[in-house]
Amino acid sequence: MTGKLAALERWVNEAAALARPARVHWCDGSDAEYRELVRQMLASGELLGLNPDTHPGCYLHRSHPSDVARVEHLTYVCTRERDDAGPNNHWLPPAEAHAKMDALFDGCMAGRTMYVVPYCMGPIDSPLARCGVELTDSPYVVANMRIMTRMGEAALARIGREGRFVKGLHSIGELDPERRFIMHFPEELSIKSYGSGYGGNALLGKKCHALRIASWQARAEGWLAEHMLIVGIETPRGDTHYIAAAFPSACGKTNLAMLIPPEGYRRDGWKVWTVGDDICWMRPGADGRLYAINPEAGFFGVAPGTSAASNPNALATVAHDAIFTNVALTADGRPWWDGLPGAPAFDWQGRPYDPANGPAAHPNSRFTVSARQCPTWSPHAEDALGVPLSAIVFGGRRPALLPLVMEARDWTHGVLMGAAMGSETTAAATGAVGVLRRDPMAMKPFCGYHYGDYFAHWLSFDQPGAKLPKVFHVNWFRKDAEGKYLWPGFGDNLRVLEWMIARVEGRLRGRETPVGILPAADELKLDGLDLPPAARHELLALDIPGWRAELAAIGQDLEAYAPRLPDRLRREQQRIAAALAAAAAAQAA
Ligand code: GTP
Ligand code: SPV
Ligand code: MN
Repeated sequence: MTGKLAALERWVNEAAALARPARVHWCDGSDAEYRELVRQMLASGELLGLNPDTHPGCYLHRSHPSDVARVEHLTYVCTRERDDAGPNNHWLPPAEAHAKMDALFDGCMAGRTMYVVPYCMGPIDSPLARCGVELTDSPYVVANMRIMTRMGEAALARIGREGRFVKGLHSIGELDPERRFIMHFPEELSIKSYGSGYGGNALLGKKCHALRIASWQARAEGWLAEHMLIVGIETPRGDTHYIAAAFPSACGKTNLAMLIPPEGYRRDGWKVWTVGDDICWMRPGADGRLYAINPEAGFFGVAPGTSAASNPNALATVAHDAIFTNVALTADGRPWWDGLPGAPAFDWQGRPYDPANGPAAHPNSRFTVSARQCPTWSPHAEDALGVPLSAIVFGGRRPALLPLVMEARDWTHGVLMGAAMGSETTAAATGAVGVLRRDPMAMKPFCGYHYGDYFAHWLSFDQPGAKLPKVFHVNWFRKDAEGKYLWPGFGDNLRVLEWMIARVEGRLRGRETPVGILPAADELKLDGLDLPPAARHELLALDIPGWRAELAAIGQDLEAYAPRLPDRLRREQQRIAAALAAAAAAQAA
């Protein structure tokens, strides 16, 4: 190899000299290569064939029982200066991190094949797309990367033209949780991941490259890499508004991206177009608007809860040619999880199903499937220049206080809304579930640099001539005193998006409050919904003492990022706290 690929070949040789695989295989991304990988994995037991009549081309992978989620406590950002990684990341000096990882990689691929996986994040012809190469000893990772990215020859050709790519070295190692680390070196555009085969730890194009490394590059180059879905909402008039929404892991991105409008909306002509379900790269276009691409080519979605009632689009998408990980199995070889008809015969570990062993499907069991199989895949999803955004939405699992929807009065307020996001933890990461934590912009596990610098970067898009999207905050997860959700969610979330679009188009006035603009009485269309009046009230009520406590907590939490916390954000927090104090005084008078 010559020219710009020489550097790639040198690095592959170095990695092979370290890990000492029996073979090196350069992936071309072809159908034949995929079929051969599947054949090998069926033979080794890494994949099980599913019922070919009901699920043609579908396979089940059961991971090591200790390896079922991202490991945030073992994930590091290794910058030369500790402060550049920020208090939001675990950190090691790069030399120490390399030494630690290289000791693990030493000889770790003995007897195995090292796959060279060239991939492109984003449409292959898009100026916003970026390439990488993952070296891995896991055929499961290769098969997933082929679905999730543009993998193979076209990506290699682009790397040959550009010369620049993100280097990712991965080994499943011994799958020992004590010998498991995910290390990022943003200054070197490189990643080293050892000891896990699970999605976000092992499919290096996804969270490691497209969020942690890309967020670092984006800051230097004037764009944003975010943990957001992208969805197009076509109104009965035929206009399509694109909306990007940041919800933490397992908080509803895939579901919102594939939303099916309620019956009456469908009749009226509303349509929903899926552009992306997890990651969004966006940058200002020549007209001042923000344009977004989905860097991924597939969905790595949460299986449990995906049902004919909640997300029929996702079910249709995974009906063929999908890989399922850690789901349960019916007696006739169909994948199973809560929400599907039938009953589990085997649990996610392959044991005969016994409720005493816990849920049949692992709570973080997933499907991997090509986005092109999605019935609502947008005809503009692969536009090289992306789609223009009308709105950015933040939201999380908040059982109390946060209303169903509110709008930021301007960009600065919107950035504060994102920075103040909180959510209950989920099974997508190892650790306790259901603990409320601050998760700014849903990027706590994924921001590749100091959150203070990140907030400043967000604020910097507010330039003369910029036509920025409106910013909203939503909460689908308010609960009543019995712990039941107050809002039906799923398809009915379109009612909230309709209000947002009316606000974007200047057709509704809203109701100004100290914390943002809420829907005025009757502005949200709730007809046809079986929603008790008390719930309607509760979902849009403003608890001033509760909000004053929340603002104080937000102020305190943001100070963790001092001295890099932008003063503009601090002043915005103070402005709202003061407005709430005034509202409390007025109420008391
Ligand atoms: P990651 O892939 O981990 O980033 O998750 P995600 O944000 O794409 O979450 P997803 O859409 O897969 O939803 C996760 C869980 O939340 C599923 O069990 C859904 O059924 C549930 N969920 C999604 N939307 C709603 C909603 O509007 N209301 C309620 N109550 N639950 C929802
Ligand atoms: C998430 O955890 O946010 C996911 C799944 O989307 S993973 O690929 O593991 O990051
Ligand atoms: Mn995610």
